[in-house]
Amino acid sequence: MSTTLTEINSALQQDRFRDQMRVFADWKAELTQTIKDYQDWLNTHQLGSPEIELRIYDALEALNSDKLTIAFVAEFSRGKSELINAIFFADYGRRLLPSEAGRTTMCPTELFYDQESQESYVRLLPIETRLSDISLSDLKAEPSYWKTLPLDVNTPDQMAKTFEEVIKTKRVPYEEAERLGLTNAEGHDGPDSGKESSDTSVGSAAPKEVEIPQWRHAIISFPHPLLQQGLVVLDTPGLNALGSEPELTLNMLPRAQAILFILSADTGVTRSDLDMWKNHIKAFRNKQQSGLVAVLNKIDILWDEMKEPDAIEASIQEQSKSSARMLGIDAGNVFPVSAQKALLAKIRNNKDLLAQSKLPALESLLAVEILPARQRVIWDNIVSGLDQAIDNTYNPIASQLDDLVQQIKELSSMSGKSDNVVRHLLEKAKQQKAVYYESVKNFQSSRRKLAMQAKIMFNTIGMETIDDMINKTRKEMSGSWTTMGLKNGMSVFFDSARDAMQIAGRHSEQTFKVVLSIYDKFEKEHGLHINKPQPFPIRKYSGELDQLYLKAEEYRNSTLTTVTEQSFVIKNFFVSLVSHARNVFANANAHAENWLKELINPLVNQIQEKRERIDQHMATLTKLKESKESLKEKMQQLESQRQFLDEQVKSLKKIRESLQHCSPPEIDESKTKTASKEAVH
Ligand SMILES: Nc1nc2c(ncn2[C@@H]2O[C@H](COP(=O)(O)OP(=O)(O)O)[C@@H](O)[C@H]2O)c(=O)[nH]1
Ligand SMILES: [Mg+2]
Repeated sequence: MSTTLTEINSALQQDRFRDQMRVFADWKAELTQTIKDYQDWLNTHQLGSPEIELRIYDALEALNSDKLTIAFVAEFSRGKSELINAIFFADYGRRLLPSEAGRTTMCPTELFYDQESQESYVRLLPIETRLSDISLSDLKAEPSYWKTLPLDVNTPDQMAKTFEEVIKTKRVPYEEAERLGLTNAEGHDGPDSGKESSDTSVGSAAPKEVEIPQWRHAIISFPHPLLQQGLVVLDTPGLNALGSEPELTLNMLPRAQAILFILSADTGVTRSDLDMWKNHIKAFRNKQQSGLVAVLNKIDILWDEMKEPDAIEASIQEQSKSSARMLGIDAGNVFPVSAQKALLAKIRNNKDLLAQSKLPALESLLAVEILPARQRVIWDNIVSGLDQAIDNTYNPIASQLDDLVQQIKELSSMSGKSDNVVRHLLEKAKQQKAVYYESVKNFQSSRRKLAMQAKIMFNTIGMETIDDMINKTRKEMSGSWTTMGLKNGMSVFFDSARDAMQIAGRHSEQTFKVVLSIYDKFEKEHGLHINKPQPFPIRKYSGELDQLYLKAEEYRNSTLTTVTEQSFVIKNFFVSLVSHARNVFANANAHAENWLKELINPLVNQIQEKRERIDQHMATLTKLKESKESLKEKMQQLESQRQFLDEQVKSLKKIRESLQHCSPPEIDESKTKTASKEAVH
């Protein structure tokens, strides 16, 4: 092999992901600091408002709890766990996650760092919780459902041993497995039986006992630097586990920033690989989401001492190409690797072997595509809102400053002039005041109308409304767990949910129009600086409902294979689906309430402040009409106020600049390599 160039490349790329992850964490820290500076500034100047404080709190919270999830999905024994070990945890100098022939991950496992907990732990959710109506995300919030084992991070051996708990299975009577909806479990005839998992149990007589996973889900927390920086690794078991745990396909996988789909050179693309790819991955990854990577593992089995390196390379490329063809993606999107050799190479610090394992190319992809994409998302979600918050602080100051400059000008025109000038100015001010008060009166009456409209909007997407829908659907569907009954129930549920969202959308538009005209009036006629208001993004929420509905349809079509499991799958599915729809409503609701406040409150405050300024100015002029003695003093007072406001404007501009300084580079979509784009044939 032409080693030198490869060697240099691999040395360059070796720690790419790790380095980028650190850069990413530093970036988040810098952004956090800037936001905190703004928070301090607001406190010092006592210029905060509940809305701005909430925004800041949300932004800081989002940055602090930000996670980058990379999911590993494949049939069993493709080498998921080994690949995770090789990419992230080789620094432990040993194999951390259990990866052995015939003993495979039995339950979905999440590795992350729990900031709240002092101790490292493995938390295991008993498989029996499948019988409950509580969704997985709700179960996650409640530690008492879980068995917690301590992890000793100083002894990798103890850690690896504790991790073995995750792969435990148990034998239960067939009826029990049936009740749990696990008669199709991989364990049924063993993952190493060489049989594809999707065709177990059907057709053959039901056995007396079935081997099922002991745990439904595992959560592992320990202070590895990558995990501390926010990485979450999701290791999933094979096809059947995906089929029987809708929460994974509906929720966890779509939310991951990257999905690595792993194939193995020793099996090629099998029927269940394809099934998984089509029904659980492609179907749930919408077009906007990038970050789907296909990996062809175990290429070391193609290494052959007797073959020329070029011939080996050719056969690796050949197999990558044919895999890509079967998945319907570009050949360049399949990454051939040897997880096992890569892990060994990293532990032994063998650069040649690492290059040969081809893992650096995959790591580099994660570093240069997945991380920047995440950065962009954080930026778009968090910073656009903060920009607006800063505007909300800035604008009243700018309005005040404008008035001040105007007043200073007026007063300076008075010095040395006759009383006539003062009288004239006072007359002018009186007129302005009358006009302004009239506008305020109109505003007060529109405000009452707005409040009524908002109330209707909140009601249509209120929790009571959605809970009524849920209860009604439950009632209609219970007892009719047929495919038809399910289909109808689901359609009715989603139709009414989407209707409600649309009605709320229309109300928000009307509200927005009214507010817009008020803004316009106060800006043009009374010179207020006000943020351009934003319409309520109802599409975000109706879009989420649409997505849920599509997923529901896909899921229903893809998994209802055997009659025995049907009611079970449906129930679990419905629990998770409905709880997500309910969440969409809860979020829309909270958002709408906040939106309305941000729309109205800055305006109310500014209108009030302006009124006070007008009154004050009148008072000053009235006093000056009596005697012009205090004119100089008054001018000085206003001048020092102007300087004070000027300072504020400058420091706010600085905060905005440092926020902009954190802005990440734009992403060139056309250059991304991940497999979200279909191959062009
Ligand atoms: N030859 C070879 N075997 C591998 C490689 N990666 C994993 N394996 C083996 O494949 C089996 C399954 O690996 P594991 O990581 O447990 O797969 P998982 O079920 O997908 O998590 C184990 O015996 C591993 O040693 C590889 O790159 N090359
Ligand atoms: Mg595994």
